[in-house]
Amino acid sequence: ANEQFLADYRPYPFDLKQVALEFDLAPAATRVLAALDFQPRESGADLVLDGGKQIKLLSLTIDGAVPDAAHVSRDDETLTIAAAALPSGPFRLETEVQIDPSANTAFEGLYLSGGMFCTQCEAEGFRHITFYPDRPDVMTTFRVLVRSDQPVLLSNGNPVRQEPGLAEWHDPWPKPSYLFALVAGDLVAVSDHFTTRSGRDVALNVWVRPGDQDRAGFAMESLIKSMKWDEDAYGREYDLDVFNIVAVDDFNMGAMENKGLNIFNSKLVLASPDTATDADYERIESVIAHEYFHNWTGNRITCRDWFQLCLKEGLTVFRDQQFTADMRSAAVKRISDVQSLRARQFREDQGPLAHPPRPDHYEEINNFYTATVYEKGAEVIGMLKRLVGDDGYRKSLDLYFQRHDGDAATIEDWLQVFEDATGRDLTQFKRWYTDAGTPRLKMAEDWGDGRLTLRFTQNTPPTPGQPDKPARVIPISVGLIGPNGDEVLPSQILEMTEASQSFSFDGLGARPVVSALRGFSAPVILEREIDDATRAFLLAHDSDPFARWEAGRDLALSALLQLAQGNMAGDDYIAAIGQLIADENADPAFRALCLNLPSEEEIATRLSARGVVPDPDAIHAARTDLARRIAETHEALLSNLYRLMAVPGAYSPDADAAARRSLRIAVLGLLSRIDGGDRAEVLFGTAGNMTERMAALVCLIRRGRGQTALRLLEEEFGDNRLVMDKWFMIQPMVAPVAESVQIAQTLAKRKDFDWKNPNRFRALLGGLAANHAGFHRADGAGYAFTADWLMKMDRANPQIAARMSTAFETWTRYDAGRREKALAALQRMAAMEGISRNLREMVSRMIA
Ligand code: BAL
Ligand code: ZN
Repeated sequence: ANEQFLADYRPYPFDLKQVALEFDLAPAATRVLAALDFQPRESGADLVLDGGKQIKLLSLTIDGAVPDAAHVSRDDETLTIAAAALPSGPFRLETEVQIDPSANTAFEGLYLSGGMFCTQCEAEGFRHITFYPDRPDVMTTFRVLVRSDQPVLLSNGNPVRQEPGLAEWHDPWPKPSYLFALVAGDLVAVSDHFTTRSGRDVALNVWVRPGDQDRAGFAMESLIKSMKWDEDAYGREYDLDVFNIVAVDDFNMGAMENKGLNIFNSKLVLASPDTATDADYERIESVIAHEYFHNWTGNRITCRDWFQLCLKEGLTVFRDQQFTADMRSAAVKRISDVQSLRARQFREDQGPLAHPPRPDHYEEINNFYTATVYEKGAEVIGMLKRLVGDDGYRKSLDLYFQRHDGDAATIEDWLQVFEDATGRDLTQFKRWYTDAGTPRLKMAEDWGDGRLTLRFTQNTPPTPGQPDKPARVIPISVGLIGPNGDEVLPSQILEMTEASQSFSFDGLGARPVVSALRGFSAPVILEREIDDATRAFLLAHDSDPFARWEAGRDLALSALLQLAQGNMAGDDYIAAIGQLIADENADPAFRALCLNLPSEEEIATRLSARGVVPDPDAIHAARTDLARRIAETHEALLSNLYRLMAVPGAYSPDADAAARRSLRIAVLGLLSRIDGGDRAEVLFGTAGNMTERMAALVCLIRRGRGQTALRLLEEEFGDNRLVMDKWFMIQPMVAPVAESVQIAQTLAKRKDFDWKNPNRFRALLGGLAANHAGFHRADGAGYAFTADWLMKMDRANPQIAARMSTAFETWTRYDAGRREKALAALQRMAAMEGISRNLREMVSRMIA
């Protein structure tokens, strides 16, 4: 094993003063000249550079002279020059190497996507380009010369020279190698500009393939909004003369924040009403913002080492969530974020892959770009902000930027800033960063003589390597509601610091209803004794939108959990939801969120948290049954709403129009359970936008009537990769349980199942994994199919194989028959000859 430990951190023994790179680009034989100016920080240290065995070393000199061969050694991952061959003062190391981008199917380092050269260097891709101290605490300025016959040649920073066949770039801001980027291709730009508040005029370009320009406008609008927002909300200005974004089709991640040259998965740039859904538009807006915000939180202040990944990712997610809340509906954004946190992070936290937001060891850092590091990392910052208040947060962030600009920082640095700016002791709070697992928070109530006492108990179940969990600081936002529905105590934060703790409220005339964990004030699982009538009361009266939604959610879950265990239930929920959908004062997007039933995965997670072994088939049946009964009971109301929520006129992705469509689609989903799919068929044929067409298609496939629509979509968009990704995903995802695996098998045989393309692979395998009962089929066919493809992918692209292996992360919660088959699939992967470090680490953690 190649385990790395946080405790082993040592500074690099050399300062790197500056770097000059020259690239002669050729698909199979690219030459890279690197001149690195080092200054030793201590005497007697060997110079150890990262660099894989696929790099061909052509020459190496120190201050122009070739060192004695006995002083230069290589292994699979490094090149070492012995201290004896190094001057005691500053020196220049020059290397010339040759690499083969055309053979790079792992899409790490320099590779080709559709004939265009591009790079991905986070976390450790630069070491596939040349020999280098490839670690985030080595920061320096880069000068880059690119020679190529490709028409557009881009790198980080500002342009110095542009001639046919040659371009030179200079980045004046010291940066680590993971933020290096280079692009060379046949590209066209959608251009605009932005004047920063201190008057710097910045040229903005979104680079796409010729023909895609008319789908890049929304990305540009989003960029301009982001630049303005970061000035207004955080006082952060952009710091170069140009900002380039490039869309590429083959990309392991969503996007990458390289300094001045963001590289994006094309699905997060390109959008038009006929090809992208409202959800795609919103995601594009938020990811453009996320990558832009990294310019300060990530680039100007980076991470000391990869254990600190959540320092930049948690904060940048938190910032992009704030941005979306400001651009759209804050309530809807909060609810959606909590839904996604529970679906991905709670799931991770409850299984064998649980880890803290700041892990203290890893084998392969790429396996830690997780919901815990990103989304829980953001939740932890939200809690910090709740505890220190808005002013305290602003002061702390100002101090963070002032104190650490240009640094490679740590979580300790981050917390110190909050302590210094606010005077608060964050020793106990730090456990949120170092401890894994989702705390269970029990709440009980005592009432008498006008006094209400809330008794809380916290407990975090063990996670791998962490059997005992001390108490954490939990900010619990609470409000009290009188029997008539009026608020008698507005939201306030109770700070829980002990394992058990009580809080009392005096002078109350009548027993109030408690609205607890408003706004989801901490990422915990709240367990309280509450009956369905009280839940319905909160759904009707709570002034906090999150708590109101949560009450409806709990009501639905309570019914579904009963139904999945063979009991009759659901009438209370069906009645309460009828009142909510009739409420014309409520935001349509909020009503849509309330109307969407919890997913089968969420039901399984809840059951398993209560110690019940989830039965995927029973869960599927329960959810189908409840949806049908809602539709039958409220048919007239829903039909009316379906007509009412039609959005007239040309499509616009704005929040209001998207909100109406989201409610209309939620209603369609219910009505199609009882109209045989007729409305969906009409909508598919008449809708002028992909949002409604996709929604209609889901309903049609579910009714077994999807064939015509699928064929039409293929005829219309067969050459549009992004639409065809949706087409590949939706079929195994929505297919009836008995057919899901077979559909995936059939699709995998198609010529256009270009499996080495990460988006296409994720579409098909991810689509199947999202079909809860289909993936967890009792005969193990879902597991076997997925394992086969993960092993095949692992040979080409280990990052993608490892990331998709999380489909198995919940395997231990199912029945013995399913567990046996899942374990067999995992063991088959573990035994694979030549398995990558990435997949091996994931599989062994899941088997452990
Ligand atoms: N840094 C990797 C991509 C992202 O989180 O923005
Ligand atoms: Zn990020």
